[in-house]
Amino acid sequence: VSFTLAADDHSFPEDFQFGVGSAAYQIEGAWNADGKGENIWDFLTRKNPNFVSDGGNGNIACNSYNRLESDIELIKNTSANFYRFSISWSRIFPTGHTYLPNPDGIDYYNRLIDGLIANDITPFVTIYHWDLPQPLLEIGGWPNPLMADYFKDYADKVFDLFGDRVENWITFNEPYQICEQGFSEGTLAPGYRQMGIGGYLCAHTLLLAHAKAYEVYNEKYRATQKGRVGITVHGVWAEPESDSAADTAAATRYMMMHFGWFVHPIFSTNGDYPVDMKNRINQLSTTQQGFKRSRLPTFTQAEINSIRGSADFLGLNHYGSVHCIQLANQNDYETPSHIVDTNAECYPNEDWEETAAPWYVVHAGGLRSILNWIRTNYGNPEVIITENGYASSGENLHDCNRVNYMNDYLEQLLHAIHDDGCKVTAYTAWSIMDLFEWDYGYAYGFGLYHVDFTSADRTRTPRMSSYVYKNIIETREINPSFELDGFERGVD
Ligand code: GBH
Repeated sequence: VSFTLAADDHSFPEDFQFGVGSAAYQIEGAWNADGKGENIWDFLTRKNPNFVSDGGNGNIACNSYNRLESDIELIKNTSANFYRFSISWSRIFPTGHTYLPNPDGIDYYNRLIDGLIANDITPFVTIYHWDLPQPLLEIGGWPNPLMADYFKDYADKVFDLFGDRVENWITFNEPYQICEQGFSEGTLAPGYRQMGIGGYLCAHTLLLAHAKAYEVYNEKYRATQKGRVGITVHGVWAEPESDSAADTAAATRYMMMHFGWFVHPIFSTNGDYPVDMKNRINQLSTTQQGFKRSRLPTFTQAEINSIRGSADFLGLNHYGSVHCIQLANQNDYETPSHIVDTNAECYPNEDWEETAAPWYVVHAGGLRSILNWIRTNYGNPEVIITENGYASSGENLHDCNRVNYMNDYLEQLLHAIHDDGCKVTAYTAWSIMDLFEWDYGYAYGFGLYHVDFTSADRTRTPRMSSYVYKNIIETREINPSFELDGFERGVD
């Protein structure tokens, strides 16, 4: 990669924070240890082992539940300022309901949080990263409007239990994936497929759940705990394939229907879903498709007000970009689906470098573009990059591609901060180690550390990227020529 840094903008602002990340179901294992309840991933992978492409599951994963102390050491070795991890709802409330806590589960997170703090690592907690307690699915899961109150009760307890030491909260990781993949396409747990319907119902409840959690934090905890609460959204950057009006409109619709769906209600001036999104779904539903009402539910004005402004920062998970054209096959209006609602065909540019994950390609400039999209469309909110990383397969200890990816994306991040004025205050390298990768199982990993999933203790080995990242954190600069013994840069 050719690597040129503009003069003067190669260092990170003084108070900029660097972290590493993980999520409970992907790393903990111990799926039924010490009173933990079953969640939708436990249930689905047990009932249908083939749901995951390589037949994998998170029963043991990285076994982090049993490797707490050594994992804290390993995070410390990267010099990370913070550790982003998630709480397993069913580990602390096995039925999902908060009247029945599991003391051993609570104890695990207390030990983790205390251990991080003792090592000068700030805990950054995701309250929900995809692992809904199975009993709550059996009453409908997220499409059930009552889930907003159940989530509020859960978040309330989490603030109460851990908020004396945790100041950084993310309510949800990636609502689009939870809802569209979980309840419309069925490609993530619970694997329900109701195209063009399930996802919208799920998302509607989820946004209300988020706002209620934010409200409860404001009412009961903010004054004493002095923390901040945000939400994390997955943002693919969509570029028009050509500068034609049709392609430009297609890319804009893609951004609106994936990113705006969740960001607009919380971060826009007017709140609510984007107007074009409401109109489009309403029109297709009630005319071509013969529904009595829009498949997209409606918020009351009071609900719009409660969701609008309900975040202290926007968490951004960013991996790759796509090119968009207007959907070629426009005659399938009768079948409801999010893709028909979006009416854009988006795919990776052939020139962009592939990764081991089939769902994204490398395009560092996309990070700068999406940050500017956020800045211009949503009033330049504080943004925290809560995930960014490179997928590789195999051991790959000499992970030049991951290092190049990190350097290139961080360079674009610096341009966004210094040249464009985007308010990005933190960056999270995803992930601290290779993890269970959901529907792809163990097919690829993002780890700064390799995990040997065939060894009983899930041995961790540092990759070159862990040293490079440590150097970036310690020098607060990207150093493209950084080399270290045995790990010099070059072609693998
Ligand atoms: C992140 O999502 C997750 O938050 C994180 O837990 C995970 O470790 C990370 O990805 C890396 O995988 O091929 O159609 O099944 C990023 C967004 C969107 C990633 C959809 C995987 C699969 C799409 N994701 N996706 S598909």
